[in-house]
Amino acid sequence: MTPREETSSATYSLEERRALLMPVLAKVYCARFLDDKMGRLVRQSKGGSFHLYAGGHELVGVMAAQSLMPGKDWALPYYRDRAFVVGLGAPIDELLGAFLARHVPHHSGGRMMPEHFSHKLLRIPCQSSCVGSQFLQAVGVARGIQLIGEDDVVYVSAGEGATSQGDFHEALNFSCLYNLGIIFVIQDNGWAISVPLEEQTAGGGIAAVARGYAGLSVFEVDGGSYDELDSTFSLAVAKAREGMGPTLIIAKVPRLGPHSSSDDPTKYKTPEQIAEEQALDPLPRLEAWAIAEQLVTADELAEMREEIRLEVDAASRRAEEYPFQDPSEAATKVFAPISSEWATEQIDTPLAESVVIVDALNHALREEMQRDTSVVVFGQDVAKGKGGVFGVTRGLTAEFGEERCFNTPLAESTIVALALGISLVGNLRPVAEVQFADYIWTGINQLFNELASYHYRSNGEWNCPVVLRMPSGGYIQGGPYHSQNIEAFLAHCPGLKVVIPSNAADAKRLVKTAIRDPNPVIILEHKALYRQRVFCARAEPGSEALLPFGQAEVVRTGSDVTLVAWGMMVVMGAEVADRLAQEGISVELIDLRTLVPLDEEAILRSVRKTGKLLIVHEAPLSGGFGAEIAARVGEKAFSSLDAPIRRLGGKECAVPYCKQLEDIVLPQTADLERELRSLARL
Ligand SMILES: Cc1ncc(C[n+]2csc(CCOP(=O)(O)OP(=O)(O)O)c2C)c(N)n1
Ligand SMILES: [Mg+2]
Repeated sequence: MTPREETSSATYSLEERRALLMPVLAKVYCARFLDDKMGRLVRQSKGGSFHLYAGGHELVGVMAAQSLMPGKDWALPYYRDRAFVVGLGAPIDELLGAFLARHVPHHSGGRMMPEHFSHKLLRIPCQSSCVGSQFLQAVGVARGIQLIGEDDVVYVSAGEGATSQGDFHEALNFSCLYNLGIIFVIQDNGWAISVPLEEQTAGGGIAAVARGYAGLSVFEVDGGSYDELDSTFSLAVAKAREGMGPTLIIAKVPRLGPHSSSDDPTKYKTPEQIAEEQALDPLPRLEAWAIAEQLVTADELAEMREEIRLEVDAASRRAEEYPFQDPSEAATKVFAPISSEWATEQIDTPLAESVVIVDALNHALREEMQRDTSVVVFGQDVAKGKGGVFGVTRGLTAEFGEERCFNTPLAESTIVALALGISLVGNLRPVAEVQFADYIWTGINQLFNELASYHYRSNGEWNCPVVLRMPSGGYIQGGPYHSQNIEAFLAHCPGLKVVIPSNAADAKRLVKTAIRDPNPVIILEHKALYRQRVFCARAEPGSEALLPFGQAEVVRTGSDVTLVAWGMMVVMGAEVADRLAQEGISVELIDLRTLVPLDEEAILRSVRKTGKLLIVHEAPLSGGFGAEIAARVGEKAFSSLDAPIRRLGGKECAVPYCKQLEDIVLPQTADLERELRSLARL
């Protein structure tokens, strides 16, 4: 179906209007009958047990889909937008198969609950269950499209309850700042499960607030009116396609059923309210209107209904033939495979100069941006003259322009979701800076619930080549909010790679590997090491040098005790190991370099040799990554141990500002020395 012209329906002949209407009617019927069918299937225990009713939302969804170019434009529809997905052309036997948790070609292969749409060919990125998280991802997609200079339109939908999420406002802000070609559609059914609009949104609606965002066109429409929807979507699509910026469409619709099969609306809606909503059903309204406009006869409608009901029945039978996903696949596709040329160590002659970590990082970014024009850098203060609060991105805007190194608003959820969305478009490789690891928490939903599991949730259909750089760590009198070490949280979240360089040569090579990795990679850069020379400055590796993940380094060989460390603790460990060597205590120091993937073999090999293990980290001991290592060594090398495994870590509190207090809370070289000495003597 070609996209609509920007002409109103009034300028079409009767025949042309009929030709436009018939597929809309067919899709609306199809969506309604799918609902009926799913309602019956859910009671038959054939795979799925959860049903989200879309009744009342059909016309707005179908009209939106009809206004787009399937396979060119992008769409992030929410769970109640089944009619949109049907309208766009998703095969209904796959939708029913996904409903029954079957292994269908798209949508997740049984990994997600129903109505979490994903279809790469239709450009529907993988949707999650987190209400409102799709807004900022859609903005990321739209920014990506803008960066590659295309005119694809982005559609994103949600209910009115979702507009209470901060992400909604961040999304409107960013899309207006960058004049993005995006259409936000709020399907306002007046209820978020049982909470009515008047308890949800100040002022009784989001339109007035949204009108404050400069550049945003805002429409409030009747989601049951064919003509209103037709003209509004035509305008919004034309505006987006021509690069004129974003539109918000708030479509009033009734929710005709319960929120889901687990909900009973009689507990919170009066019989009068239910009756009022039923009277707004868009389907009989559409039928009556079409007959009154002489676009179709009642007999034709009856025939169409019969035909589509049979189609849905047949699709349902086909859906039951889809197998369930093989249980042996349950924990696969967490990471996309990295290309073999970048999975092995690449050696390149080092340069004559030695560099500190901050410069090594800067050079890695520059070289990757020179090598690959798809690499884009963004974050707070990263662009123009500033180049990041630590100077890692200095000079990148001057060399590559404002499109390839740009500032974002002060909003971490925006930064993470932007990276996610951009990574889905073309071959773009976003490298985002989170100014301090301590501030990732306002973006953690986008990181943990969204980005990390994207590949898994889509059954391998989508992957997100995202690099997130985060300055982290203490010893700089940064206080509780500029000293955090968050590696254990990150390593606990499947789907993220976690990289922690301790010297300039590793930093450069690991960042270059990260940019070529098809998965989300977090680089934790220690602030206290950015300019440290004694241990961290190294001869700068050449531009072709790469260091694969999961390869620990034995920094000092030894025979008495194994010390496992990362980041700042490697630097302290090296100093202490040198000192203890003079006393005749031989420490083998292992720098893990990456926690995910973990070089478990390197640890076990060393422990089998020394028989003793100390793990040290800055983060508080409880629940720290040291516990993970201790458990693995206990399981796999217990018989090699000559003493209990020891851990040294930060105290169980935030990192205080005052130097005298900070020194107590964070591990010091004296603590390390004491622990190693006593362990060696056991
Ligand atoms: C972040 C988040 N909080 C809570 C939920 C649970 N939940 C799922 S749907 C929903 C109501 C959403 O209402 P609305 O956005 O108006 O959409 P509607 O269901 O009415 O179409 C809630 C609270 C969730 N999935 N995600
Ligand atoms: Mg709602």
